[in-house]
Amino acid sequence: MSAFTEDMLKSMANVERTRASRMGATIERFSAEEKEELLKEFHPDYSEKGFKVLEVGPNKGEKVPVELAALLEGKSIVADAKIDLEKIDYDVDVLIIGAGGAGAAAAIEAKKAGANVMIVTKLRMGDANTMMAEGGIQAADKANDSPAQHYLDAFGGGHYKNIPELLEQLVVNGPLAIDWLSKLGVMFDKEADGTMVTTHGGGTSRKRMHACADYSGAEIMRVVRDEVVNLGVPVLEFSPAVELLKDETGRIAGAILLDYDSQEFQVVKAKTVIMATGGAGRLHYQGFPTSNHYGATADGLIMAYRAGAPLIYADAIQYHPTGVAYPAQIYGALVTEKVRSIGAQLVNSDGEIFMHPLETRDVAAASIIRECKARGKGVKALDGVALWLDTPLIEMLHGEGTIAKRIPGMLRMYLKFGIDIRKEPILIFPTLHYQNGGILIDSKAESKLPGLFVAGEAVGGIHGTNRLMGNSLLDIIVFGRIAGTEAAKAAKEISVGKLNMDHVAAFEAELKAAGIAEGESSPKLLPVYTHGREAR
Ligand code: MEZ
Repeated sequence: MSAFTEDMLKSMANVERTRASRMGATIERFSAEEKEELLKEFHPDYSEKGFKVLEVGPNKGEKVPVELAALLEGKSIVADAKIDLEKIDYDVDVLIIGAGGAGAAAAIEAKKAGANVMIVTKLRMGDANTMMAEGGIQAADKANDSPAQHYLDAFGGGHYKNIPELLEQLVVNGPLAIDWLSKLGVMFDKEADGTMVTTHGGGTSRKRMHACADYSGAEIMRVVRDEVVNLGVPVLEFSPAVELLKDETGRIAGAILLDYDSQEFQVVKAKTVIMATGGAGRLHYQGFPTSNHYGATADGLIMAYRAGAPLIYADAIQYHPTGVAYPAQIYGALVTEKVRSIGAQLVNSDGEIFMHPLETRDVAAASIIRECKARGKGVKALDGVALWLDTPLIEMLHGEGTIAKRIPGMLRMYLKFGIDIRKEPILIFPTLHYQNGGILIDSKAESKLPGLFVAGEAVGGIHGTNRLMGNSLLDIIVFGRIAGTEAAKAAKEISVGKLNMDHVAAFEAELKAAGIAEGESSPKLLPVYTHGREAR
C-alpha cells in the first residue's frame, strides 16, 4: 500500500509522465526584476502582519518578527529574583554560552590560547543546529575558485547587504577552516585520489560545497565535541544563561545561569563572554514549521539586546525552500538543498518545472509559495499545500546507488515512513530554517558591548539578508575560532570589578515608560507544544 493519498498519487502520475522530457532540460533563471517582484509579493519577510516595530532598546523603531519582539520586549526571568552577585559560583577567564559548533570552535581556540574556559548550555553538548546541518560547508579551495569568487556569490545572494569586513573574514578563512576540520578528523567526502568531492549550492558560481554525505553538521560536531573533551574544557549542561552581567566600567563581566535541576540561579564571573546560542526557528515565525533544533529560541539575542547590543537585519528570516510537507511524522524537517544540487527538480501538481532548482533560498521559497498559493498548482498535503521534489531523477542522471551514497540520511528518513525516494518524488514546502540577522559584531567577533563576543547563528551581518547554503557551517568555524582567540586575548588585559545587573532594571524602566505591559517571560529557553495542556 502506498504511503501517499489517492489525490497525491494522481498528481504524482503527472510528475512521472513529464520526467523523461524534463531530464537535461535547460531551465532559465529568474531575472533580477522577476526576483524582486517575487520576493515582495510572496516572501514571508514582506508580510506586514508578521512584524512589529520595536519600541525600546538599541533597535527602537525597527521591525522584527512579532514573536521575537514579544521576547525582546518581554520580562526578564530574573526581574523578581533576589540574586546575591557577591556569591560567585564560577570564576573564569572566558565564558562560552552555547555548545554547538560555534561554541565548541571558540572553546578550542580560547583554551589553546591559555585561557581558563567554561562552556554552559541549556541542553547538552552538541544539542544545536550544527548537528542538524546536512548539505555541506562552502570553501573556495579548488583550482578554479577563489575567496574573491566566493565573496561575490555570497554578496549577491545577500542582496549586497553583507558587512564587507565580516564577509571577507568568512571567505578568506574558508580554506583554512576545511584544513583545520580535516586535521581534527572530519571525514569529508573524497574521490578515489583523495581530492574533495564538491558540489554547487543555490547561488554558487563554482562547486565549493564540501560535505560528509548528508550529515555534514553531525560529523563536524562529532569531531569538535571530541576536541573540547580532549582539551578538558568543562561543560555545564542543562544550565541556560538567562541574563548577562556587567561590572562598574560597563563591560560585560559574566552571566546568570538557571540550574534546571535545582531551579536556582548561579553567578558566573568572566573576563569575557562569547555568545554562541544559535538561532530562533523554534519561535515558529508566522506559524511556519521549522528544521531547527529544539533549543533554537533566540536566547542570545534577547540577553544581548537587553544589555544594550544592537542587532542587525533581525527582520531577515530564511525559509528553507524544501521542508518536509508530508508525511506528518517529519513535518517541517529539512530536505537538504544537496538533493537539488545533485539533480532533483522542483515540479508542480501538473508535472511542470516552474523554476531553476538552484535559485537562492529566498527566491526559491517565494517561488514555491507563489506556485501553491497564487497559481493553484500545489498538491494538498496534511493541512496545507505542497510541491513535488522529483528525487528519482537523481539516479536517472547519475546512476543507481547515487542516492544511497550521496544522501543516505534522506533515504533512511523517508524509508521509515514507507516512501522510497529512489522511486517516488517527495512533497515539500518552505520551513523556517535560519535567522540571517543577529547581534552586530566587528571583524574580531566583538559586539558593540565591550567584553561580549558573538559567534554562529546569533551573529548578524555576515550573510546580508539572505545566506547561501553551506556558509553557516563555515561561519560557525571561522567566527567561532576568531571569537575564541580574541576573547582569550582580551581576557589577559582585564580584571573584573563589582558585578551588577543594573541594565536589567533600566530596560524594565524603559518598557514601563513606553507603556509596554508586563510581557512574556524571556528568554524563552524552550518551546511549548502542549497547547495549553500541562504535561503530567
Ligand atoms: O547551510 C545550510 O543551511 C544547509 C547546508 C542546508 C541544507 O540544505 O543542507
